[in-house]
Amino acid sequence: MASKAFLIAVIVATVLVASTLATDYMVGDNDGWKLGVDYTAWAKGKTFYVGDTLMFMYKEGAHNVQKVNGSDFKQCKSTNSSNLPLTGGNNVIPLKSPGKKWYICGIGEHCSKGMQFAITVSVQGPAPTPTPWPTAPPPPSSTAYEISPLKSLVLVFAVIATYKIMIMA
Ligand SMILES: [Cu+2]
Repeated sequence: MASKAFLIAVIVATVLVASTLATDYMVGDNDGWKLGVDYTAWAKGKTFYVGDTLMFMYKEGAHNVQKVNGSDFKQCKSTNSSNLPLTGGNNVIPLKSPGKKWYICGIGEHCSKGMQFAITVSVQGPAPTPTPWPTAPPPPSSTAYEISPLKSLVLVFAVIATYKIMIMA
């Protein structure tokens, strides 16, 4: 009885941990979102999962972020006039669904000059292993791979609650 409850608690904990270990990707890493960076190279080799986020950091007004479809991506423009670009210099995009996603900068010729990349978002994969930063040590402002204290607390309570319910059942 108790061992079964423990097993369920472990399963619940595993699922919760997996869901809280989403990765925040700083697009372009320390370079941010700007001209002169190879974003195709940045995205290459990364595995994106539903629940991860893309963070675009740039000088406000200098760039924007536009999510486009595959054919617009090839032409470096958005043909959908209701698809407004994100602006403001700090855009966080949660990856909510699996599939291929395309992002460009909609200002001037920035897209054709390299401010564009495509990613494929997968459904929950294997246990995430933090990938080391490609060059320098992590910047002090890095928030990737952290579990917030609040999430940890929620996790602990969820496990305890599950365990108690199973014992009473
Ligand atoms: Cu731009």
